[in-house]
Amino acid sequence: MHNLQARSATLLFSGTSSNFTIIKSPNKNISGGLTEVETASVVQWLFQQPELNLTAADDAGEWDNTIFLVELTRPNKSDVLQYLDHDHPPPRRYAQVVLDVRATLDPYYAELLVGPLPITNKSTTTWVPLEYPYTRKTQGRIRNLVADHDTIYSEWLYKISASIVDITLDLFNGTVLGLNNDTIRIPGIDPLWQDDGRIIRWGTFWNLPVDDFDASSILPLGLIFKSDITGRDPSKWKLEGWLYNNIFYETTNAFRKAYYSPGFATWARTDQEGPILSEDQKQPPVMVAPSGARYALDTEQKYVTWMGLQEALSHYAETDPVQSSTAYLDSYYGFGPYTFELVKGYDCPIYATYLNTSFYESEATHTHIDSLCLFEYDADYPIQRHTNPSYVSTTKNIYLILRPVSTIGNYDYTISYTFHLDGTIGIKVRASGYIQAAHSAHSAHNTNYGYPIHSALSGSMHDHILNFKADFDILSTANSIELTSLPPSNNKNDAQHINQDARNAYGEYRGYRILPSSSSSSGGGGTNHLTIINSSTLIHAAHWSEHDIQITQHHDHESRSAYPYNNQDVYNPMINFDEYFDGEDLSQTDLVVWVNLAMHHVPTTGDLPEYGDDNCGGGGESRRTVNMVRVGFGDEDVVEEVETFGQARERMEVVVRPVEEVLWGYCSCLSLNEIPSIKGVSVAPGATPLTLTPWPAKFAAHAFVMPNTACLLTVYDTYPGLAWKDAVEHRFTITPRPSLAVAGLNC
Ligand SMILES: [Cu+2]
Repeated sequence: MHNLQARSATLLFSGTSSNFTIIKSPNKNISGGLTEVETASVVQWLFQQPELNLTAADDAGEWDNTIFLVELTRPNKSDVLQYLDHDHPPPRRYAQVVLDVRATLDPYYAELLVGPLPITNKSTTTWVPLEYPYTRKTQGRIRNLVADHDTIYSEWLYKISASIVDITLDLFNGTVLGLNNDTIRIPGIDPLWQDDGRIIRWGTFWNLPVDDFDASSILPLGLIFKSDITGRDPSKWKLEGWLYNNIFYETTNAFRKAYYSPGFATWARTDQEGPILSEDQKQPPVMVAPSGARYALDTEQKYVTWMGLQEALSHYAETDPVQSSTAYLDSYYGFGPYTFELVKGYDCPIYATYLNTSFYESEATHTHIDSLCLFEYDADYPIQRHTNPSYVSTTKNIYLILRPVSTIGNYDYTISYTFHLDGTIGIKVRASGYIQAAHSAHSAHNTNYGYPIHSALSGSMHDHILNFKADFDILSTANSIELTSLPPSNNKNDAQHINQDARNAYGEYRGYRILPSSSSSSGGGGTNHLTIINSSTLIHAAHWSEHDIQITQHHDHESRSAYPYNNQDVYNPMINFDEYFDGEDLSQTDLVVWVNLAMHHVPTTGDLPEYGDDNCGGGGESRRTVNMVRVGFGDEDVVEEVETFGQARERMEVVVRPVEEVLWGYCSCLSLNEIPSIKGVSVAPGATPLTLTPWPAKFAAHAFVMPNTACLLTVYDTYPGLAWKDAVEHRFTITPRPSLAVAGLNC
């Protein structure tokens, strides 16, 4: 008991857990990332290379070159296998560097390979363009379409909005001029339109939230304009027109004749709202770990940091040009910088192990404290159970979970990697946050792409697709894929990743089954079917999103399915996943499985203010619960408020008793109460045969709280404080009329 308290206290108050067993891993993690010292040495070396013409990030303007990213070049699998399986020395380490080259008329991102590391003898260190991992062969370079981000706002967007300030004041009682008292913002589409060599940006007016709730994406005002921002010279950019009330005006003057009322209020709060649900202020159940952590970690080697996520896509549909042109490829924004500290007791149990994550930005290594959690959990059902005439046996379904949460713009992705007793490895992604919705001025005449969900708001339908790489080797690198079809076919086959040279005791190939939509112990959910095929927005930038499962032969130069700046050149992206498919043989060779998790998101009123996962809205009625928390932190990142909305502040010692104390009371016997007579009793269809139950009405009434779904209810009366023997004596079986029992079979 004291141990448990001590562990919990450590977790609660220091935020760093140390209750796992500390081990030394047998091998060095050669994919574990650069150390801070290595990163610093690479940055210093880069600044000494005059041909790169670098400026420190803090001093740089739009016409300077900067270091965008420094990280470890993932070693080639071929080299890693030599190291792991054949005692070769570890592969030499190189840094992968991305430069943001803007001191030129045609700005671009440049990939460099720098090394070998460590940089001890500076004359042997070199940089070369990094091209081999990319299907695009342009010396590791891809253009940067947002090099003039600040100028686009100061010299273009704010000037355009200033030219109609009388209209924004009249329509929205607001302005967007780049000033502190702006009430509106002007986000644009992503990717930008890139057809015929022109760069087109649709800009949309969104109200800024009036409080701390980050709700811009559900506050569109229905005013949209089109700009041609090709090139770096603002004097050559062109305003191509306004879209307002579903009418396109080619000039600002033509648009001035329009009128529209926004009709928005402050309904985007995520705090507790409405009458509190009965009993809800009591603390809900919590999990405890009586023996502490049951795993061992080598935190030094960071064995858990690289888990296969390639890209996350949110592809929208709508009649308006902003929503219909929106297809976020989230690695462009980055996952690491937005993987913030987890909320203990909400994102993960209090008893979890919390680990830090790091990322590079502006000549510094930044660390998010406690941003990755690791814990065991008990599923709410056993992994095995059976009753036979002489015993019942059942096995707990305990699984290990690794979980980060990344907040990218309006979305929070909770990604759970789960490891199960039967060997299953699962990935579950949950999305929550604010949807990005459309002003119904543009969708009122066409509900094909979303339902009206608020005044003047249409919930644009969209798909979320996340791609993961699974490079398993089944007992060697020589593997195959076996398909099992289950007619009548729905054009879906079960796929097994197998080794045809390795059979089990029954002559079958050994391997893993791949279940993109699993209802196994890894949990349900997953792909229904993918709809992002032939995207006119993404062109060639995300062909990985078109099938549930895709299998390629392993090649060191095909290390990823996506590239963070693919959105900068959708016709000629750095990685075009389609080019990985060239008819190569997939039998008994080294295979890579690329799997997609996907969800169709058809927003309903329950998605406001925020949506949740599994068709279980994070908004609407769910705002009535008090089982939520809002941790307020100011500009100094110091906690100023922990708002728990009136939840009971229970403080109790948990007594964990040996399970035997309960199970000696198990009784497989049948408690029979014969029905005295059914003569003369008439029960109308759907009515409850209360008269047939000879037990006290109190229990009978309780049993029929759901009269039409009560097939055969066994009520266990559990008096608080009574031991198991009493409980058995108070066990009842309510037997409905036979005809009703049959009618209720499909309950
Ligand atoms: Cu969504």
